[in-house]
Amino acid sequence: MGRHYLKAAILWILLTAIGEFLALRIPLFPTAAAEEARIIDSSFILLMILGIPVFTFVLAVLIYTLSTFRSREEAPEDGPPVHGRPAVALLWITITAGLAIYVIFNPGLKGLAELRANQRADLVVRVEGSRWFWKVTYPEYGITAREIVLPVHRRVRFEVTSVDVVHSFWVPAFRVKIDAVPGIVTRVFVTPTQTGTFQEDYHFRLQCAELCGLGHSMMTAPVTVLEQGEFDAWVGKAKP
Ligand SMILES: [Cu+2]
Repeated sequence: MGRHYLKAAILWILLTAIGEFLALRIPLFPTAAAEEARIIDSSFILLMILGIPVFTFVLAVLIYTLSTFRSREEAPEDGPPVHGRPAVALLWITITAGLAIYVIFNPGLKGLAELRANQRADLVVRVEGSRWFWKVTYPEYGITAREIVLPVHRRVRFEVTSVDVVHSFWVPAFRVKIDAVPGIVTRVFVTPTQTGTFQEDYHFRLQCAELCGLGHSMMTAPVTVLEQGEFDAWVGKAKP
């Protein structure tokens, strides 16, 4: 029996090494253009690093069992009954429950605090969803637009709502997402770290991420991040 455990364990370690190597080497993420994107991407990487050994453990046991204990008889009869091992079950539950509790705190609560604890903002942008377009307003400047234009390196608070059904505010390059719910205002913070436009990179777009009807997939608005001077010039032109 010990020999089987050893072989399965070697297979597990091998699969884990391959999995971790691929996860860390393959570029998985699109353009990350905000401080929040860094926090969210690092959470994603941590969850992957922790999840891969669990996944490969199941895979290793499955592969080893299927290939080693397969019957080679023409008409196999049922094998002897298998009895559980409480110690193994307890170990499995303890380790996976421990992992689950750990990720509630890190990256869960820790990440949420990093994204939301600081309510300070340099700029407020209101975004209102309706079937099937976004209305963007800048209360400070009295600007209404069908696009989002932001200055780089400034913390922006988006105040999001909807006039009809539930939509969802999502900008892939910033990673943040928040529901747009009729009757309430939800908030999300973004600090862009690089300039960019939708024309150069389609991850710079506001995309509805909650199925809201026929026009849902087209419910987008371009996002532009400018240097402060260029942003001020845009404000000057867009002001009524
Ligand atoms: Cu939608």
